[in-house]
Amino acid sequence: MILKPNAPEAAHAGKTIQGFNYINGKEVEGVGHIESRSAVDDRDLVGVFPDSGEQDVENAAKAAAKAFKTWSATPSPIRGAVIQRIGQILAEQKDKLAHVITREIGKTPREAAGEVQEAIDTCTFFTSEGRRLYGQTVPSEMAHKELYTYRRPIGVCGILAANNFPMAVPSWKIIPAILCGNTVVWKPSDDAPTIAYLFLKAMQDAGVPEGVVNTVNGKGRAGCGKHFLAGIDKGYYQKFSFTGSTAVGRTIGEMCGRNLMIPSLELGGKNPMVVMPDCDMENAVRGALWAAFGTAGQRCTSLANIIVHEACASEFKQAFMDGLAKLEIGNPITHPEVTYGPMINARFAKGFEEHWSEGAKDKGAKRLSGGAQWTEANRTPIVKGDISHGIYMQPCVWDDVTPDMWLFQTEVFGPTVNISTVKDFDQAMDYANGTPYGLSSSLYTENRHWVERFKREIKAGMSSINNTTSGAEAHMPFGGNGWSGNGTRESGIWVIDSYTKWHAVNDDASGKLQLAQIETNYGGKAAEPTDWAAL
Ligand code: UN1
Repeated sequence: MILKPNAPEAAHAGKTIQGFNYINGKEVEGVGHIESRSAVDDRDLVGVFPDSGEQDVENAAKAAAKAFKTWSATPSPIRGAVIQRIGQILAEQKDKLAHVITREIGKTPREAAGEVQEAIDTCTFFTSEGRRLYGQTVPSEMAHKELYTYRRPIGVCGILAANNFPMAVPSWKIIPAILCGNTVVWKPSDDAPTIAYLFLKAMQDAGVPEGVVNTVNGKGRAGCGKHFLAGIDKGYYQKFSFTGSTAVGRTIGEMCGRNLMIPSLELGGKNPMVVMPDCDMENAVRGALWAAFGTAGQRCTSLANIIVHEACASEFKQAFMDGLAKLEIGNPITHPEVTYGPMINARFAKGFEEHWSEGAKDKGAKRLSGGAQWTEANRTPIVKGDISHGIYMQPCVWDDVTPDMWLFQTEVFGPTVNISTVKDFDQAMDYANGTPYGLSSSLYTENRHWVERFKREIKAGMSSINNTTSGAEAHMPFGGNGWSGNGTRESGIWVIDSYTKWHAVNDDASGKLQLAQIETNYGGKAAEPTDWAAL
């Protein structure tokens, strides 16, 4: 790691880190360079990293394949001990790491610290999983024969994740992957290579052996990302894990399918929240504001469709808009108390801007707020700090949205939310299940009957009762259905199924060839059976 002074105007934000790819235990350059500029302030050069080519990806894949032999043979409690040390280092450096996340992608310091904590929690969980990783003993139908199942590592895992959780989400993949004895080639997001590099530094300091985790940095689809994905057809990986858009997930799913690999795909969401009249309205409003606008709406678990019962619709909307008017937005480095900061990159900002005109085509939908970028000319007192060197968007609210509309159906990464009014709980359920996605969901009510129905009828992979759509805990199964993923889950014990394959072992001590099904002696009926008919 090379530390360089930053531009004078951004010196308060921190130094510039010059980092490298990490292949086979060595820091190496690629074929060019990419810059990681802060989403908060583009004068702040957070990091400079290699842009990698085809050869770099090949080198990383070869290093991972070589390291697999020894790492997979290392006892899993020892692998767990390495992971424990990673968690300790992340905990010791939590504030510094969180600051880099804030600089790089503009997440508020509170949320950035939460993100580092999510990675620490993941390490904590998998540390002791190294002492479990249970298989089973299974009875045999033959005498003197024993049956066992073992979880075996799969091989080299290709890992690609989005820019919005650049430490937590890669940790959900890399930590269980290596705990299970696999090795990794990771392509960090080009919006957040610096935090990825520091996470990797923690792994090196903790004693992850050379070749076990390798990185190839660089541009996305047009560059390194293309070579990285091409590795699927070249047979570089035996497992692939992706978090990102549904469109890219489909492509990866197709590539993995033809190579007979089951990828882990965590994709988009269009997450509903149902608000019933008997709920604690203040709590519901707080939850809705947080899930819609926290992280500037750039979470796959962000709230998209608020589905509110007509009996409380006007009360909810009034309180929601009052709360919205008080949300502080702005520069998270100089004003850490803001609810949200900038858009992570220009591509997200463009997609968000386009949604204003797409949404306006939905006849009947009304925009209650938003529709512009914050500028020096239009800023109001709720906007804090210098916003002239990042892209800061006004919070957007659409009312009278119905399931037939583009707004209701299309995922928009940014600070926007729809409100739909329904006449009863049945209609609320139809609306909540009315998109092709099925990631997260939420219900606010005190009625046990509705809670039970919601839990049973909702299509989503994750649900909260009297809490929001975002903020899943790090040891619960994370993932969704339909367009939100292929049914695999991350986190907790469930993710182990994605990074191990079952091995069935038959151990025959009889000293002869015993044929299952054919020579199995199930006994037989008694020679002189009881005369049941006489009873
Ligand atoms: C994501 O946006 O891809 O549940 C992950 C949450 C976070 C993770 C979000 N713990 O909102």
